Amino acid sequence: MTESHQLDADKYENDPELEKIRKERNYSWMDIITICKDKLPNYEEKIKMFYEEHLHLDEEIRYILDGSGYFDVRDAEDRWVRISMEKGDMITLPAGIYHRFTLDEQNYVKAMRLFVGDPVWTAYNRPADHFEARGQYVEFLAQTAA
Ligand code: KMT
Ligand code: NI
Repeated sequence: MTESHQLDADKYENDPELEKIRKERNYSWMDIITICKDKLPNYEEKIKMFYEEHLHLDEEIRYILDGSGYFDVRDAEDRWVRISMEKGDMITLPAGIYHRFTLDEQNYVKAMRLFVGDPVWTAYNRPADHFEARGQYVEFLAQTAA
């Protein structure tokens, strides 16, 4: 469903393991986002958007460099599964999966965002079942359950 990796976040600027993943997965694009009240413009609004249940038409790849937070994803029975993300954790959410993100009590995360080609950040709040990416993901879930 989701895929994850453990890396050494202290050497993200020069890490052969990270480079290997990026090459294999074609994660050509990247930036670093810091989510905390003083550093992120429109913090309140963005935090709210991140925590709305949504999907994307592409993979969402995040690598936690510092701080922590939670990704909640829907399982095959449409129940929330909370994934605790800490320094060194990388996660790939497939296109079409319903999910949301929230900070924890630390109220701080620094994360690398990776993307296959030019990034598209558009989030489609639920319900967004008519997209092909959603149909493909549902199909994939059905096959893994069988
Ligand atoms: C997202 O898309 O949910 C974000 O960029 C915020 C989380 S980054 C750990
Ligand atoms: Ni998202």
